[in-house]
Amino acid sequence: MKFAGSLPLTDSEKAIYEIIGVPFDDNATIRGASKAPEMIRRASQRLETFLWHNKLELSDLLYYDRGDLHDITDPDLDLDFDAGKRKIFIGGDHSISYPLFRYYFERLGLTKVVVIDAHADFRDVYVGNRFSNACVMRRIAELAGFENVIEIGVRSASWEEYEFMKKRVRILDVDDMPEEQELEGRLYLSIDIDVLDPGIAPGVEYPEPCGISLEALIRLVRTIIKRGDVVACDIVEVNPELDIKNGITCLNAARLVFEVLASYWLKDHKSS
Ligand SMILES: [Mn+2]
Repeated sequence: MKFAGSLPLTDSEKAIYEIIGVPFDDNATIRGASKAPEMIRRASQRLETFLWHNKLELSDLLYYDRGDLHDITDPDLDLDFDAGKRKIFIGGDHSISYPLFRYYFERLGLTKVVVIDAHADFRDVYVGNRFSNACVMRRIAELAGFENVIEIGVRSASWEEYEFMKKRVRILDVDDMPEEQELEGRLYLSIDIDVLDPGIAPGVEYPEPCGISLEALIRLVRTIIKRGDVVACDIVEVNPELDIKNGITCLNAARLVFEVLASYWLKDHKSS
């Protein structure tokens, strides 16, 4: 099944944006996020592809769902894609951001990362695993340089994580929209769904109380894409096995994919 509104294979050359699933959860302590790409695609079928508030029909935006990527931990990962087409990767646990960012960093010269997450993910090692989803931003910062990381929406970290990161990386509240000069250059945007309040996104490995609304997250994502040049974005940590029966976490993630597509399109097509 393709994501709702995707071009069919026969028209895939026309796509200006691409969606890629990454069904990987080996670095999570509670498995299940590997089911997210399929379940978010299914949830997308339950939403109208007409975005009412933007008056945009998504199927007019020309995007193609390329299916799933299975060799994410391969050190010689070759994504074999047109880097000029903005991407949305659907995880997977948060650890997928590291090999994806590394690919963009090493092959395409991308240096800056913006992460929206309830957690700092700045541990050096977690349960004996340096590539755990709880260490992902630390690994990315070590690669890209700490000054190239902006963390937004964090509300949970250990004291040690906070002490380590507070003078090294830029930490913003969800209400502090990053300015254009902070977003200079091409960006990788990583969105951990657990930044949302667990009341509206219960299907996550580490739910954290006092989260934000989907509307606030959409506003933030829209602003970042408008002010910066986001060439790739991931949406991670949806765990369908921990979701409630009506699949609200998957549904909200599908809606977020719609909003990223719409934001890409408005950025590329609206005269400023
Ligand atoms: Mn998180």
